[in-house]
Amino acid sequence: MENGLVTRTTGSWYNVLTPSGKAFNCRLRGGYRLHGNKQTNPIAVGDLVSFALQTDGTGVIHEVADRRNYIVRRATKLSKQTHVIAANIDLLCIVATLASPRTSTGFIDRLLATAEAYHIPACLIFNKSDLLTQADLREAQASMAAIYTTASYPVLQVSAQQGTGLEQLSQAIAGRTILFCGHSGVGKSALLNALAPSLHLRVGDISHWSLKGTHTTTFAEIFPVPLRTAESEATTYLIDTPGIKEFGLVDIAPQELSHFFPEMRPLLPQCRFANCTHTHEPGCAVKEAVANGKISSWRYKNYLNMIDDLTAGE
Ligand SMILES: Nc1nc2c(ncn2[C@@H]2O[C@H](COP(=O)(O)OP(=O)(O)OP(=O)(O)O)[C@@H](O)[C@H]2O)c(=O)[nH]1
Ligand SMILES: [Mg+2]
Ligand SMILES: [Zn+2]
Repeated sequence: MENGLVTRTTGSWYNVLTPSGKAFNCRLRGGYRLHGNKQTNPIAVGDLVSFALQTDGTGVIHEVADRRNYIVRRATKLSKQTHVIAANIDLLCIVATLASPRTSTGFIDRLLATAEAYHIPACLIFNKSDLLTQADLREAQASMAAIYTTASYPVLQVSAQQGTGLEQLSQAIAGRTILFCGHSGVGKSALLNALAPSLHLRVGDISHWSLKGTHTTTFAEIFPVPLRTAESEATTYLIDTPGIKEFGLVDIAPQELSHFFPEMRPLLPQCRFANCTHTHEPGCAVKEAVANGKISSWRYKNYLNMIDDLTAGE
């Protein structure tokens, strides 16, 4: 048996990279079932697998190791099928844009809550800073960025095109496994190219991403890159993913959602009711914090929308 890292999945074929650096095309052993299985994909990029090498040079996967963590979503808020985007990651980088296209905070907050649920550190990268005026940038910094920083998330303004803000990002990701997620056209692939120019990933042309529903990147893939900084010489694993339009929450109970908002967490013991959902209950410390401006009103609004999604199926 050989062991390896799943670097790409396309239909029923999996690319697997062994520790010695050899790549194999593998299939999953017939009859293999994973976790009962409402997941559309039994194996995701980042999974560690063991496989038997066949005489034709391909492999048959016999075992998928338990996942340390993963990011899972529903394609739409109410769909039953769930999809694991990637497994065993050290950091989630949400790539967003303030312009062309604009990313909604509802989308960002769903991804952040999911990362919290699996204890995955997350950071926010606003790309295409070159499209903003200095005044726009200052305004974004004062509103959006400040609120996420207060909520404990690192926020970076970068331009993949001009290479600005990338040094700080390189420092934060060196030697780790990083998942890049965001809408189509925000520049995920462009950002990976800027971090590791040898990648030559396909980037959409200007008109491409404005045509709804078209993606430039079509499969998630892990790229081991020799990103070296003063602190780290270890290989860095960058995961590029296809753009996603919506991010539906999976397996989060309405009562626990506030635990996945870091700025709400310290207030929770102060709510009058232990099972407070911070929606209608009297004596709610979260609502009080929103009222006096200590918690952002739009983070709270997104929280309420998520509660609606989570209770819609009940
Ligand atoms: N002005 C500007 N344009 C950028 C920047 N980064 C990327 N773009 C452009 O944005 C478009 C989309 O870039 P991609 O890297 O293909 O976007 P993506 O997020 O990988 O998109 P999908 O693969 O469809 O999910 C391309 O036309 C890029 O040239 C940037 O920093 N500034
Ligand atoms: Mg792409
Ligand atoms: Zn409350």
